[in-house]
Parts: sequence; C-alpha cells; structure tokens
Amino acid sequence: MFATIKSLAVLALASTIAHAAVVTYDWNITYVTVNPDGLFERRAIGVNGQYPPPPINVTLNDTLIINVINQIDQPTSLHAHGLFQTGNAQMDGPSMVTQCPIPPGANFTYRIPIEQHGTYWIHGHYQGQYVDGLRAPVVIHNINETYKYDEEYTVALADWYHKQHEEMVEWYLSIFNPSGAEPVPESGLINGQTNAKFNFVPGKVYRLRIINMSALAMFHFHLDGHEMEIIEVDGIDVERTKVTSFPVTAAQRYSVLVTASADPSKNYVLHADMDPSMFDVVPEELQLNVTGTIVYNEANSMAAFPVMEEWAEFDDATLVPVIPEATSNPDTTFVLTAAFSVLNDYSNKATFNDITYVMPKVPTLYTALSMGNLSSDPTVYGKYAHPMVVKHNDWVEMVINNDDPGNHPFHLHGHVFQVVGRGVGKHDPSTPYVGYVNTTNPLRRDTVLIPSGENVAIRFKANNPGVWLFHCHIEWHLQAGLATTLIEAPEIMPSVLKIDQSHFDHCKALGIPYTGNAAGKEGLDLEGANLGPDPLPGTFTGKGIVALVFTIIAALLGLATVIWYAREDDALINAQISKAKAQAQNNEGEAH
Ligand SMILES: *[C@@H]1O[C@H](CO)[C@@H](O)[C@H](O)[C@H]1NC(C)=O
Ligand SMILES: *[C@@H]1O[C@H](CO)[C@@H](O)[C@H](O)[C@H]1NC(C)=O
Ligand SMILES: *[C@@H]1O[C@H](CO)[C@@H](O)[C@H](O)[C@H]1NC(C)=O
Ligand SMILES: *[C@@H]1O[C@H](CO)[C@@H](O)[C@H](O)[C@H]1NC(C)=O
Ligand SMILES: *[C@@H]1O[C@H](CO)[C@@H](O)[C@H](O)[C@H]1NC(C)=O
Ligand SMILES: *[C@@H]1O[C@H](CO)[C@@H](O)[C@H](O)[C@H]1NC(C)=O
Ligand SMILES: *[C@@H]1O[C@H](CO)[C@@H](O)[C@H](O)[C@H]1NC(C)=O
Ligand SMILES: *[C@@H]1O[C@H](CO)[C@@H](O)[C@H](O)[C@H]1NC(C)=O
Ligand SMILES: *[C@@H]1O[C@H](CO)[C@@H](O)[C@H](O)[C@H]1NC(C)=O
Ligand SMILES: [Cu+2]
Repeated sequence: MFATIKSLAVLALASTIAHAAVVTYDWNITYVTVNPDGLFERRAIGVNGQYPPPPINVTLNDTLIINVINQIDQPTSLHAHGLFQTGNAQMDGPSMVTQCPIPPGANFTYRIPIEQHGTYWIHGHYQGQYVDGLRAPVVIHNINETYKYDEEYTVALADWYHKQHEEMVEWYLSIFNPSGAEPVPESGLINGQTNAKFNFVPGKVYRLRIINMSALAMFHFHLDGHEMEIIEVDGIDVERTKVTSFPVTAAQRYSVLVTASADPSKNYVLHADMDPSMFDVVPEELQLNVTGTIVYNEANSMAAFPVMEEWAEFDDATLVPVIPEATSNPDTTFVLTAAFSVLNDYSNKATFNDITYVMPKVPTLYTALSMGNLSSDPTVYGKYAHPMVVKHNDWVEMVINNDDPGNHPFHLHGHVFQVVGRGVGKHDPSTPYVGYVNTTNPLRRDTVLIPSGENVAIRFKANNPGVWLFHCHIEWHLQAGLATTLIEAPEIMPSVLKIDQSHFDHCKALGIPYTGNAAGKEGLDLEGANLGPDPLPGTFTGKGIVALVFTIIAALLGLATVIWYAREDDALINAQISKAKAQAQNNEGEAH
C-alpha cells in the first residue's frame, strides 16, 4: 500500500547514536480514474497509479527526498504543510512564491531535512490540485516519543467533489457567483474511502493522528464507546487533555490517545461529522456524518450509541504545550482584516486590507534573492503579493480580524506561531487584549481558525529566512486571493539559501523570469507587474453590489433573469459561463 521507498540509507556515525536516514520516495504524478465514494467515477490526480496517494513516513533527523515525476498535462508543485524548512525555503513548494511550478513532463527533487516530529501532510500547491486528490499524510516519528502507545493509525479526513477543481473554481470566481458561495462537496472521506476500518485489540493504547485535508469542510471528530486524550496539535506535543469531541478545520492536525477498553464483543463507530455551517447550501443527498469503524472482530455487531445531540465545547487555546516557549513583545506588528466583496472586475474576491492576492511575474523568493539591498523594500514584491517584510530575529505579531460572515482557518508557512490573544470584533493592537490573552506558554500551531467577527493575535520569531505564504486554508478562499506573503530576513537570505540550477531550468521552460522585481524588472520600475482587481468605489453594500452585478449580468447577456445561486440549475450556469467566455474571447480577438 505504501510508496515504494527507493532507498533507506542509514548514515550512522560509529561514535554517536545519532539517527539519520535518507528516505526517498518516487512520486510519479498522473491522472487516475477513481470512485472513492461509490457514487461517481471521475478523473483524479494520483501518485504511482494510486489514489489516495501513499502516506509519507519518516523520523526526526531523517532527510526526506521526494522525486517528483510530473506526468500530468499541467504544471505542479508540492508543499509539505507545517514543515519549517529552515534554511530550505526553496523547497517549500507554493508555485510563484518559492519556486516556478514543475512543467508537464519534467522532474523535480524535493530534499527536506526533517527537523520536527508529529503529524503533517503534503499537498499540491499549484492552483487547486489537492482538491482533485493530490494530498497525503506525512507522519514524522520522534526518536523518543513523549507519550507511550502501542499502535498508531492515521485518520485523514477530506471532502470529495465529483467535478474537477478547475471547472468548479471557474464558476466560483465568476461574475455569476457574486455572493461567493463555495462549491459544496458531494462526500466526506476517511483515508480516501467511505468505510475505513481501524482494528483494535483490547487493552492496547492507540495513537490516532487526525488530519483534515479538506478544501472546505470542517469535521467534528468523536468515537463511540471510547475516551480520547489530545496529545498533539499541528506537530506540537501538548499535555494530555480529555475530550469527547473536537473540531478539525482544514489543514489542522490532532493526535489523540485511545485505550481499547470498550466491550470487545462489539464494534464501534468512528465519527467525523461535517459541520454544515461551512456550506451555503446543504444538498439533501449530502451525507454530512462521515464514519469509519473501530473493529475488534469483523464478526461483531455494531454497538448502539445515541446520536450526539451537540458537539462538545472545545477551545484549542486551552491546550498546553509540553515544551514551553517564551514569548516577547513584538518588534513589528501587522494588522490584517480579512473580507470578501465584489471587486471592480465584478467577481467576488477575498481581500486582506482591501488587497486581493495576485501572483507576481517572478516567484517572490527569487525577487528577494536577486534585488540586492532593495530586497528589504516591500515595493519590489508588487502590491498584490501583499508583502510584509520583517528583519531577522525580530518578534512579529500579526493581528488578524475576520470581517467576513464565514469562519477561516489561517495558515502560516515556515513556522508555528503562538496564539497570544483573541477577541470579538476588530482589535486595535495599541490596546491590550481583554478576555483571552496568554503570554506565558500559549498554544503553538500552524493553522488557526478565526470565527466570523472575531480576531486572533499570533506571534513568532523571524528566525527562518525565506518567503512564506500566509493564507486561508480553505482552498476556494486561497484561489479568491485570501493570502499575503511574509518576506523574512531578506537582508541575509542570499547568504542562507542556495538554489540549485534545476529550479531555474523549470522557470526557463515555462517562460517565467527568475530575477528582478515582481514585474521582472530592475529597481523600482514595476511597470507591467500583475495587477489585481480593486474594491469598487463608493460605499456599496453587499446587497447593493449583488443587485448591481445582477443588473450588469442581465444587461450583458440580455437575460431577463439570471439564477446564479440555484445550484440545481448547473446546466444553465454552465451555458452562461460558456457564453460569457465565448464573448470574452471574441472581445479579446477584436482588441488584439
Ligand atoms: C538530531 O539532530 C540534531 C541536530 O543536528 C542533533 O542535535 C541531535 O543530537 C540529533 N538527535 C539524534 C537522536 O540523533
Ligand atoms: C508514471 O506513471 C505512468 C502511468 O502509470 C507510467 O506510464 C509511467 O511509465 C510512469 N513513469 C515512471 C518514470 O515511473
Ligand atoms: C514508518 O517507518 C518506521 C521506521 O522505518 C517503521 O517502523 C514503521 O513501520 C513505518 N510505518 C508505516 C505505517 O509504514
Ligand atoms: C524523470 O525521472 C524518470 C525516473 O527516474 C526518468 O525515467 C525520466 O527520464 C526523467 N525525466 C526527465 C525529463 O528528466
Ligand atoms: C527516551 O525517553 C526515556 C524515558 O522518557 C529516557 O529514559 C531515555 O533516555 C530517552 N532516550 C533518548 C535517546 O533520549
Ligand atoms: C476540515 O476543515 C474544514 C474547513 O475548516 C471544516 O469545514 C471541516 O469540518 C473539517 N473537517 C474535520 C473532519 O474536522
Ligand atoms: C450527525 O451527527 C450529529 C452530531 O453527532 C447529530 O446531531 C446529527 O443528528 C447527525 N445527523 C444525522 C443525519 O445522522
Ligand atoms: C544599496 O547598496 C548600494 C551599493 O551596493 C549602496 O550604494 C546603497 O547606498 C545601498 N542602499 C541602501 C538603501 O542601503
Ligand atoms: C497560559 O498558558 C499557561 C501555560 O500553558 C497556562 O498555565 C495559563 O493558564 C494560560 N493562561 C491563560 C490566561 O489562559
Ligand atoms: Cu477562508
């Protein structure tokens, strides 16, 4: 079932007990035809002919090598979510941030020294490829685990769509979706299937590593007949904390210890309930409650448990890291307000401080490495990369206000951050936090959920020179531009990061410049840089904008009515998109 591990070379020095292996995986990325929910056969992106792609399994201090062979007809890149990549930012993966994507037919080697342990995942970071299946767990064992357990299982939760991501995102970002309704998945999967089984033996202690690899769905995790203790959050070991259920938002991970102490003459349901509040519309046929089975004996009947009436209250900020980390007053503070609105291209986009993320012409890391001392000037990265430049070893605080009716899980590459403060409304960083504030030993993680109308302050030390994306991990929202770029320690980056020529060869093959500013030019001349849509002028209300857009669409297409929200009429919408596309192409043709 697992990837072919090409070589596992143990480099043990005779005089030390140091553990360090080079673990190599070959990832031949191809299309596969799959039907994981048994409802619909579709094309997905698989690895070595398999869907789901094989999990990656390494140990602290190993070097992980992934040889990517890109056999799909589109570029790709891989991001190992949650790994620090210290001094190795060029291996972080997001396309046009730290590398040019890998062209179709090309190979690329990710070489990642493993400096952490815990539960992570790896996924495509070129457009929305992970929604189409390019995602897998990454389990990193500690040399000496903090908690003892007998066996472990990975429980990878994911939402599943029947349509190709490309088709869905086109609709999602089109003028026909001014309210920004996200595509709703058709199913939820556990380990890529609908009937995952986990064998338990009475008396044994199991570590379950729960990973939410969703594009959208948030799951509530609980087990019939068994108690759980949380011991790990996003790679950080925490003090044992008993829970009955807990939410896992996109990209978050938890480990729980479970003792197989239930009556072994029964089998038990493992629940991952999708939270319907994330969905604009809950289709009648959508099975929200995704389940697996804890099997003591295949011949057993299922134990009957009442339906959980309400998910338990759970606050991740109450979890206490086993290894404390001191915090410090910030040297630099950024305030980011997240919102969605119809911008002046009449599509619904996401913004931080009214800026929607648009990829630069040059990968941001390459700009940082090629601009000399101008690399500390945010201007060179282009306004729409939304650069935030910080100096080496500064303490950085980011206050994120969620000014949107939806909840958003925000993820920072290259770090875990401390969750130091939290509140309702927008936070003014010149005033102290009331309510939740913790500067003693706050929770550290790499993905934090910020509920609608609330704010969170996170802190980290800028000790990892590189370029790191900060973004919402709901894939639809990233595609809508809910991202900023952290430029960390540009003043020393060229002396820390060494980039192999093969990276630049891929840029050449795709015609992407790899030196210069965001426009591929010298100095502060940014003419020709990619520009994003901007907010509409004036004080349109959301409803006013919807009405305005409605009018524009109606006028544009000469239609009396446009039904954009009613997903039941996909055919009509698709026809309209095709028509608008044809029209746009005509216009383009005329303009040229
Ligand atoms: C792991 O690597 C670190 C850093 O190189 C080293 O200090 C440590 O001793 C290593 N641990 C083991 C058990 O090999
Ligand atoms: C990659 O997978 C495809 C499809 O299974 C196969 O045709 C091709 O030979 C594989 N390439 C390598 C290098 O393994
Ligand atoms: C992971 O790797 C370790 C060390 O090589 C091995 O003992 C273990 O069985 C592997 N686990 C899985 C699930 O492959
Ligand atoms: C990619 O790697 C595969 C497997 O090692 C090899 O067969 C193939 O020739 C390589 N392709 C390119 C373009 O280098
Ligand atoms: C592992 O942990 C045990 C108990 O916690 C300790 O006795 C042992 O020295 C540790 N081993 C290493 C290599 O750190
Ligand atoms: C995964 O995250 C998404 C997005 O936050 C959430 O809607 C979904 O319920 C989560 N799934 C699980 C199993 O926690
Ligand atoms: C799904 O699970 C939730 C919580 O466990 C429960 O309240 C709800 O009734 C379940 N829905 C169905 C359709 O079983
Ligand atoms: C940038 O470097 C050049 C020489 O390399 C120097 O003349 C100039 O003063 C520097 N500018 C700043 C702002 O440090
Ligand atoms: C902050 O964290 C520490 C240690 O994790 C904990 O003891 C303390 O209760 C927390 N303080 C607050 C206000 O939550
Ligand atoms: Cu979001």
